Amino acid sequence: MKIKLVVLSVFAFCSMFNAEAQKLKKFGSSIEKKVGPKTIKVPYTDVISYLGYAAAGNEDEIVDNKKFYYIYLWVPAVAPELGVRMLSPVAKTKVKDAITAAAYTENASSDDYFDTYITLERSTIFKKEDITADAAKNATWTKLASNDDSSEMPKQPSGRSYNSLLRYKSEMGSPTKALTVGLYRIGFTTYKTGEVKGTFLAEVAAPVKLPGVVMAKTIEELKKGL
Ligand SMILES: [Ca+2]
Repeated sequence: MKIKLVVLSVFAFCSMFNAEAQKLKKFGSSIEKKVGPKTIKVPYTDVISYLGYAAAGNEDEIVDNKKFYYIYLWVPAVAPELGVRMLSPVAKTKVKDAITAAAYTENASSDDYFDTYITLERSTIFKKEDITADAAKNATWTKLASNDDSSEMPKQPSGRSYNSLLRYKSEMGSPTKALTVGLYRIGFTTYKTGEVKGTFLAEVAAPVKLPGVVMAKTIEELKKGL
């Protein structure tokens, strides 16, 4: 009887964990609101999702011995705040209307995942006519924010909270720290140096509708969406 109870509670715990692992909450902004006794983070109104697959040898750059992958983002209007979050693996996480990379579709059933680490960087390119692969390569990129692990994100299959989430508030009037119109990129890698491999979901969000936001893995793809 005792054993049965233990088995049952372990089963109940695992089911709970599985349900939690696959459920991604709405992306809450830094704006908080009281709802009865609780304080909630008001969800961002505009969320763009990207499903990708990172694999050995297709990194964009090596920075401090870490293989960095980038996703480019064109922001066509001044934003008060941007949120970025990343989850690996995608597994059974439900995602609506995501931009889906071919590499993701080919590897959607992969069990591989990695300890995500994200950065939000702003370039010195402020006009969409100026966006070219060379210009992006030669631009000065300023890191606005970064995050390694967030307890707000679902746990990874290891049971660890190694997924990432950041919110960045514009420093209005600052020439380098304001969220102006321009070309941004999200950098992602693992906390550890070495291989990055697995499916991932990256989301960029704003508290206001930003019509014309384009997110793509490469500058060539981004230009097609402009
Ligand atoms: Ca992490």
